[in-house]
Amino acid sequence: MKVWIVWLPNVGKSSLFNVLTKSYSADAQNFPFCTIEPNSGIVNVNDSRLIELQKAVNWSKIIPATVEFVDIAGIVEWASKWEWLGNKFLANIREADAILQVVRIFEDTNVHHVSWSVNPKRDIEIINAELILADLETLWKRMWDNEKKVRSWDKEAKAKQEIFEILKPHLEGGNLAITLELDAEQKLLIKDLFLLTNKPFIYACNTSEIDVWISEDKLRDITWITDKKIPVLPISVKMELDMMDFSEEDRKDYLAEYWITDNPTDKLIKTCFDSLWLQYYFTAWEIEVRAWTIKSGWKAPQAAGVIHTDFEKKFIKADTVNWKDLVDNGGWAKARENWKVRMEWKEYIVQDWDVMLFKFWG
Ligand SMILES: Nc1nc2c(ncn2[C@@H]2O[C@H](COP(=O)(O)OP(=O)(O)OP(=O)(O)O)[C@@H](O)[C@H]2O)c(=O)[nH]1
Ligand SMILES: [Mg+2]
Repeated sequence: MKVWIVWLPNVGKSSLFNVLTKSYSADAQNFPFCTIEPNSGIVNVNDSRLIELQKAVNWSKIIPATVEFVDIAGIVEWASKWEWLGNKFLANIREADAILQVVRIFEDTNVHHVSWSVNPKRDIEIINAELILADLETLWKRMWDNEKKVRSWDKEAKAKQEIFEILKPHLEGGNLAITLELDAEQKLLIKDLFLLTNKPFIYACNTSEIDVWISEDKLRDITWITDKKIPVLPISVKMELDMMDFSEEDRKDYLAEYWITDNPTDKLIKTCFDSLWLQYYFTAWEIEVRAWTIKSGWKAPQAAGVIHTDFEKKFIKADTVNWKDLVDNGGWAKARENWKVRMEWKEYIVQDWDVMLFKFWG
């Protein structure tokens, strides 16, 4: 699962990529189109619960969940009409599972803005217009092909055409496909269009250091992002860059000077992970404490299958405990004694706070 970092040139995409991957692997320089070829990197989804669990079961190894980020070239106005680079970017973005937009909010006359001024609302409209135009092109082509099938009384084609007729004015109105209210069946009918704006979106607002504590409501005011389904988070890439080589302690102290208690990078990574409809459960036993990535809504046998495919077939039951109960009881033995460990069977839907120990046949 890949999250693509998308936006205008020279806004801090590669800098953010370096912050997320804790590396200096992407070239980040003060000129537009510094990045041409994509950079990709795997990032840990840090979760303080893993550290608490590690203390409870007394083992040293922690294996967190991961998510992959891809940093690409900047998009410019008319990208959807360009034959060369522009079209290539948009074709590339089709591979993304989610789109992380790095909205420039910070003012700095030394960092050139391709539109000569900082205006988040206008810039978001430019980016989204390009993505929407590319989607409209896809939709028009598909409607044209589908029309022939409708004429030959194809039932599914007719159902699709009806949704397409709703989707078209929605996109033409400048709206993202993902914000159109559709039921599960309707969503399935537009799935194979692979629309760019039907992917999950996350907006990371690159603020100055002094604005990084800004509230979500204020950010929404500045950016005009009203749709509550789309997460909007502040981050100061510059501040994060300054802290790249800090110890955890120094980092905490530095953030505290700006009244920040949550780690903004960790929060952004977790938000991206969640937006992919992913979640994890924990295992915590003798060798390691580990987060296992699953899709939201998966049942216990499927979740066990992530560890080993055999585990899904041979699944009997799972000893399950809330992570906090395991921590409060200092490990499995005491948690069992205090009746905190439940037995869950094949139909159980795994939750984000579960620590599981599977039992199998054979
Ligand atoms: N003041 C300030 N400068 C920043 C910030 N983030 C990035 N920059 C600077 O902006 C310039 C461009 O940063 P990049 O990370 O290369 O931007 P990009 O979006 O990847 O640019 P392209 O690859 O050219 O599209 C660099 O000089 C960065 O140091 C920030 O939060 N504040
Ligand atoms: Mg770049």
